[in-house]
Amino acid sequence: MKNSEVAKVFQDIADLLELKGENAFKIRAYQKAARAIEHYPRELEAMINEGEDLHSISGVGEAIAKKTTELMTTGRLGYYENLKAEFPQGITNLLAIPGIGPKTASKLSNELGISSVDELERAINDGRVAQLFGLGEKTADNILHQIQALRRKDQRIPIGEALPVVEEIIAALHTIPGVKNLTPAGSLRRFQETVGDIDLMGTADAPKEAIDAFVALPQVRQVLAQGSTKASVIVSGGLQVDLRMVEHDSFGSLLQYFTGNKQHNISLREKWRKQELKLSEYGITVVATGKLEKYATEEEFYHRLGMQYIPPEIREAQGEIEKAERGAIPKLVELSDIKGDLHTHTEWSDGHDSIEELALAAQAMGYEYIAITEHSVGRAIAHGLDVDRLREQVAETKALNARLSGIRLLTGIEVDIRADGSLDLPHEILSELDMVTAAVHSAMNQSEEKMTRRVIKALENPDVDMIAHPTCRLIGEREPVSMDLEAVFQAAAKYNKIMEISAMPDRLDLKDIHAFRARELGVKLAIGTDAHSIAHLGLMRFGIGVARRAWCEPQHILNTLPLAKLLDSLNRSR
Ligand code: DGT
Ligand code: CA
Ligand code: CA
Repeated sequence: MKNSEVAKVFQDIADLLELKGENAFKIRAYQKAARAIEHYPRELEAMINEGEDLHSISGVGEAIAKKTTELMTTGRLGYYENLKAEFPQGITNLLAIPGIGPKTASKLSNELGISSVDELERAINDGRVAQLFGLGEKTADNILHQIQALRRKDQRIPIGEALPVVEEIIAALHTIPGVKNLTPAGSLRRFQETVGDIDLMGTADAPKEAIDAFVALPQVRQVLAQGSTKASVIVSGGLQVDLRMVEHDSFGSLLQYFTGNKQHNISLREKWRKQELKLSEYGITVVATGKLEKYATEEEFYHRLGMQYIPPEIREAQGEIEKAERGAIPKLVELSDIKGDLHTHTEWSDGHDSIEELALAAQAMGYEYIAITEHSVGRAIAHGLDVDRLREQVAETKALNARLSGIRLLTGIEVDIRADGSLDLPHEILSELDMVTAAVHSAMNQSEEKMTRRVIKALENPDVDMIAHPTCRLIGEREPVSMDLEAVFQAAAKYNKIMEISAMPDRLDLKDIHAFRARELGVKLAIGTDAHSIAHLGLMRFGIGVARRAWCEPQHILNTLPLAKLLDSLNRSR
């Protein structure tokens, strides 16, 4: 059973306990456990199999650990089954709709026998919900809107698609006089790998004019709501964009409020309510005097609370608030720390541009180096290089190094890891290269045991420096391979090998929580774009987002090193 499935059971339990009117403390414990388990970087199932203690996980107490073990080992949880039996079937489906509380859910279930969102939608459409005692047209309509919004949210959009859309909108709105500070908030600003919708914040001398211009943009397909300071629209591609404009001096509090995540905000608010401060999107209200303090920047907002500024990517209610109070938030890696790209392809294999074009583009970006890592011969479909072609290519690369100044090309390869863990090219040629990256591209359906052994065998190979896109997932398209990542990370740490964070937005592999765990285990990480053209070099920022979500500092990311230190670290005979 996957962590996400266990988390869902505990979330359901929390909902049912709320319905039952149980005490808030108990409900909170289940909600907290659900979140902790969902975000935990290791599969609990593996931990149980290895006899490890689950309540070492923060947020998981003894009782929850016991329930998790029961669920994992028997496939069901007696407590949950009994609790569900007390309520009409499917009531948790209804509670998941925003705006439907316990009372309405019970009513819909008891009086109309509704147990799913689809049934509810039908009942609204044929007027049965509006006729229910105490509900009426307006509420029914509202629920329908919430259902539609929920459905849209279910189709989460990869960040690689969403960010360019919002940047186009920002560029268009910035042409309006008096408009400033346009910044995406929400999951996009936190660099989550997919987003439900886009929350865009900004300030204006005249907010209403900016809103009018926004809904009139050519990208807008449908206007869902429009007011004097905010509007919600659907843009081409089906993405929902919510824009909020305030006056310049309130921007910090607004941005903080709508960046979330929701739990980070709730934790922050709860904490300060006890100190008689009320936090809102308008600012901080001192309860005793009723005075509202506005904040133009988020830094000032957090400082007012005696905290360090918390970067958006780690506002996930995973301990960052306590750390910020102790001044213990590290300086996370930034795009400007990156000194080069360690994963690129040229027209020698399946890339579009020449080595020289790539080198000049990298130089223009201010990089010190770039590794050219073509596919190897086994990848016929990608024109992978055999020994002879690789020798030719290395000769060309070296000639370019002699001619170009200010950028160093590293000779390299992205060599296939064959099904048995051996490499697709011999030691003789691999040992001549500056850098060898190995990757799985075939036989992806191997059992977890085989795949784990296969990748560890590659890590044990002295010719290998790095494993590229370790889990091989394609977001929304291909599941990650089955592999014991914990064992792989331990091998990487032992042999001092690098694990890649692929910045390619449909990969983002390692993903945030796995990169987090690798870093904890002391594994070296590097961010590579897997560029197949010059334009792809610009994807580095997506990898930076993942690294920041993994709490990585520059020292954790190998390609923040200047050239000489990088070569030292690769430590190969050249
Ligand atoms: P998404 O859109 O599903 O990818 O995720 P978010 O995090 O962008 O969530 P969204 O769009 O519903 O709301 C944006 C942010 O606004 C969210 O991260 C935190 C804040 N927010 C939304 N609803 C609430 C709420 O009920 N209470 C608090 N404190 N903050 C909220
Ligand atoms: Ca959002
Ligand atoms: Ca939103």
